[in-house]
Amino acid sequence: MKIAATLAATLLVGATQLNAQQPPAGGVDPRPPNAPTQQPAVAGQTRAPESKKNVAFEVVSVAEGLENPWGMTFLPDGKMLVTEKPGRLRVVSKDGQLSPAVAGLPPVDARRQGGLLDVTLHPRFAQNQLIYWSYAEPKDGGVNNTAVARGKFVDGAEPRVENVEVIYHQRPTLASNLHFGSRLVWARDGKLFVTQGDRSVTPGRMQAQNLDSGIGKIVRINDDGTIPKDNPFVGKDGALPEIWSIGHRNVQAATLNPATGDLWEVEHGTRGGDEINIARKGKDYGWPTIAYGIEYQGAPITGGITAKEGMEQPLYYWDPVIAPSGMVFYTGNLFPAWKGSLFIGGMVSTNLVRLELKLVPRK
Ligand SMILES: [Ca+2]
Repeated sequence: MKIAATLAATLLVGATQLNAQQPPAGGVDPRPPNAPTQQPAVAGQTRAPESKKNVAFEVVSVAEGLENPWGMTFLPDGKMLVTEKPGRLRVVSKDGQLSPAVAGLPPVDARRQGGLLDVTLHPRFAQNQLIYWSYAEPKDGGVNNTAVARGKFVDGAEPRVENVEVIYHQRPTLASNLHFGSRLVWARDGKLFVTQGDRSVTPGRMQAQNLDSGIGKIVRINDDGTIPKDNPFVGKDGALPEIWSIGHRNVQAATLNPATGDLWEVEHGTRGGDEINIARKGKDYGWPTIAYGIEYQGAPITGGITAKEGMEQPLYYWDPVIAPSGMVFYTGNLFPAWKGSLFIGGMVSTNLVRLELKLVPRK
């Protein structure tokens, strides 16, 4: 396996000073920005300086032969469940052996960015053996949507899931093979966050601000797929009650901050504009009205603006992008210098990004 480079940078979180800013320059990434005239809204919002900790580590390969692994989680016995994008769920033993595909999963739409995506255990898995997975759900006529299913996991020589129920379907469906989001994150209160995307195509993008659509939203559901009564738009005319936050482009990385219990996420920007947000109840993260970066074809995004009243600024953004895969806060003891750091996989940058967080009280 290729040795992964580790970038390290310092991130200021919660800083709200709106001082005059220097143009984005420096930082650990030597590539020029795609939108050189755009300015960060707060100090430290992009191009964080390098932080070297000189930690020695070795990259070891723990399993071979997986096809496009996308999501993984550990079972209590130390084995892993790993999704393969074409539609297979595998059990990986502690010595790296792959099981046959877990039987009983519904079909997926594996075109382009679709497929079998994330997998997670119910918080009380030890009692109920329930696992949850997200995927691109095929529908008649070539349309599809992000979906979440659950089932009782039965391990063995031929592992399977029983009593499978599809508990969530993003609505509406669209004809697109892109931007399914799909990260599954359990909150401390046992609710399940499902991240989603804007489906990339223009009719999807234009729904990211609309409360009557699940496109471009993070949603929050109960463990059986019903809707929590304290979701922000429950009872609002014309709004989907499952919505938690709006204005997201494509959220493929998300994790719970172990120190605060908040949902942190990284979403894909276009050319420039990958961004970290804390997805808070009922908030608007701006897409496509505000965005850093430029369109793939080079034009400004919407009006080319990066800030607007009532829309949340990202905590941090990358221009050029890393293309986030997954993210996690490091809480282990093996590398004390990394304690509390945020690690994010970069698919385009082909490295592992480490961000140090410096908590600054909000004014
Ligand atoms: Ca945003």
